[in-house]
Amino acid sequence: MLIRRPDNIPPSEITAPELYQARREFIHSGSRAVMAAAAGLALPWGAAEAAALANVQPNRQKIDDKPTRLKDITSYNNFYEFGLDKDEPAENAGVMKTRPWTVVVEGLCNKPRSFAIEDLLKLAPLEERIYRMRCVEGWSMVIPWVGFPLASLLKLVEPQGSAKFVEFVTHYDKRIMLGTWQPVLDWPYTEGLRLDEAMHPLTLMAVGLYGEELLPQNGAPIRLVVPWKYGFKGAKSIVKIRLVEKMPGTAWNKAAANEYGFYSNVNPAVHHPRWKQDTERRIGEITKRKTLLFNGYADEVGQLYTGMDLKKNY
Ligand SMILES: Nc1nc2c(c(=O)[nH]1)N[C@H]1C(S)=C(S)[C@@H](COP(=O)(O)O)O[C@H]1N2
Ligand SMILES: [Mo]
Repeated sequence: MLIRRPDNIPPSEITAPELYQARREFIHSGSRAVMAAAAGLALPWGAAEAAALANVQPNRQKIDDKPTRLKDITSYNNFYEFGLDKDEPAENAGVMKTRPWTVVVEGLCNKPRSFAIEDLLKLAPLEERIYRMRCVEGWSMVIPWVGFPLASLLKLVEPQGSAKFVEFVTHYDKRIMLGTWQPVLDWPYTEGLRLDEAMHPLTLMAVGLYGEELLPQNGAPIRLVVPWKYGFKGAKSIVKIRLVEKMPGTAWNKAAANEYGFYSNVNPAVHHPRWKQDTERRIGEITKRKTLLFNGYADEVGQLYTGMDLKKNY
């Protein structure tokens, strides 16, 4: 796969820590335009600016890593439905209509129901969560997501004892998703988690980033974020969540089972058959850094995998 270095970045566009701090203070009051202006960034999407999210709780997860520039998070994307190149989702995903939007939660639960996106935005307090994001291709970012724990949603539908896994199904519209005209993956893009992984407090349903609603290229209006797993587990633009008994198929596992397992936990000791996984390039940095076990979240999630052979369950 292609790994692109962020070259041609004028020094004026690299966010200084104090500007980032200023920008964070705008998160609760200001718009993305104001935040971007504070950081000296040009807005790539012009007038089509996302709406600010109200009442976002400040971040409680401590992280020393500096967040990636807004411009990189919104212009260097994987969203194969809208093209295979990193710049294509930002160019092409804007045609996706994200209102009205409904997420159906069904399967092995006592209270299956469908949620309008407006209900989901009010379902639990919105929190800012600054998470590392490690793509299986060997690059990474730090993203200030806004969202709520998936557990808050699942508790509402009351999973039954027989539910062991959660399957996520994403939006699929062949007319606008030109990337799906090629048989790269089995569309729609689907993902899955074990129920205990899905209920873990770090597992987030993201509806925004940098204090504003997600842009289409990042998986608007709602996507999954599982920070200790490779980025592809974070299914974008979700329309259905299913509680199931058996381990569900997942898009990348179905495409290449020997390269992408169901668990896909970030693990520097388990290499991809075609490249190593012990280092990564943080977008915005030049030198590589070491990849951390469970992407640095081992203290929080390690106990989910006690006794499991992580080489076999990759
Ligand atoms: N529906 C859908 N979700 C997806 C993908 C995709 O192609 N389609 N790509 C995945 C991959 S490989 C990564 S690394 C992340 C990237 O998320 P970002 O572009 O918001 O950083 O989205 C994941 N979710
Ligand atoms: Mo990825």
